[in-house]
Amino acid sequence: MNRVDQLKSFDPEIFDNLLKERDRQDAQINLIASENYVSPIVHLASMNALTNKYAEGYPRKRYYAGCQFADHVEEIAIDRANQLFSSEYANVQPHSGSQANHAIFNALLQSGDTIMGMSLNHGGHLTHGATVNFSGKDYKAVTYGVNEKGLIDYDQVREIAKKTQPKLIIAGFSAYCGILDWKKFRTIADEVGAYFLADIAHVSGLIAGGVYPNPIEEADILSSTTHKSLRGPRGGIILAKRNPDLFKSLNFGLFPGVQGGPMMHIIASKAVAFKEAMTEDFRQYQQQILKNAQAMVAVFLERGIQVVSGQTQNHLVLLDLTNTEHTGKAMQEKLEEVGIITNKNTVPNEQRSPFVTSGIRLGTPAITTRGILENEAKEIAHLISDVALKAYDVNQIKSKVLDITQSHPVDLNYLV
Ligand code: DSN
Repeated sequence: MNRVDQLKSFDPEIFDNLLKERDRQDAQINLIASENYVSPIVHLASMNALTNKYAEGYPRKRYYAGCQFADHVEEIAIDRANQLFSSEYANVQPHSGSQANHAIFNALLQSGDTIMGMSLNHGGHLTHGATVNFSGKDYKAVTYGVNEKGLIDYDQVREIAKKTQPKLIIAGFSAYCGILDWKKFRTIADEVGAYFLADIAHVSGLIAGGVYPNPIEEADILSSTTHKSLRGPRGGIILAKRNPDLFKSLNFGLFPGVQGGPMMHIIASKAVAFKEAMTEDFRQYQQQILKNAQAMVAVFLERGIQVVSGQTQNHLVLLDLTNTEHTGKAMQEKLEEVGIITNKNTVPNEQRSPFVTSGIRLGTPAITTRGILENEAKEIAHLISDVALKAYDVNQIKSKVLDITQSHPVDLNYLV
């Protein structure tokens, strides 16, 4: 019996759900801005013998014997991350972006210190000071937001920073369609004597592909996930260059501060993903992500659907449904019914709860991986507009979704 059959016969319940999930991913249009499909080789590289290895510590300074190959793998991953982002320090061990941020807080701050990040409601991340997260519980969090145009008002950021004197300023987002002005954040951080953390989780692929500015010269530290636009396995990284005095404490902040043993098998897969991200194909992929997002925005504007900030300069599009008959939650559900996967999202000056919201967040990394170009991106935007404007037949849209997905299958045959 081969291994797939062994798994199927030993654990049919799990096997069945895995197959169904694979088929769901193939059959639906995935517009979750933070998701992607890893390549088969990145996936393959995550399934290896290093899953059995404890390697607490860092290369050549481990707490276990037998780490020779784990060391090589981690050193290769570090070198590639540094090459990709022009950094001089890389920690490839964080299990996630949140763990990376936790380690950075741990390295730079004392509990009770003031930190400043973008408000969750305005597009920031949980770990940028949300009251329900360690960042808002263990630290005194102050937030900045976006103006009525949906853009960051740097004068407001400066004003809040001067008033509250944060020790750490965070720039980065989960839902923002613009280009962040890293230099302005640097200047403000200098004016108040704060560290500057650029959380590039959403745009790290775009940065690696050269279509979004790299903050490595401006920020003291960068954090990222590896699985969003960067298209690697799930995980996080910490990068730095500007401030070598921090390198040691960043390492210590993660291990032993926040994590124990690194997931060495995933670090191998991260290394392969970083190598992919250095290719010309990857650069073109990132350019296409941007073109697809902008093509979708053009359709929404033409159809009278409100787009937060009226444009996008990255992979994200935020629809404001306030003027439609849908809440974000209802729209997410209607779209799921026809096979288009999105997530409800708060919009600037949101009046509804985070469980209901007035917006929908869309992103193009996953559809672009499956080979969708502008014309089909526009077709998808028309389908979404039809749903938003209640001008549609469910079965008709479902069949158009299937036409699109069937002409762009994703290579997900890991299990068969
Ligand atoms: N949950 C991620 C997102 O969807 O943007 C951020 O960590």
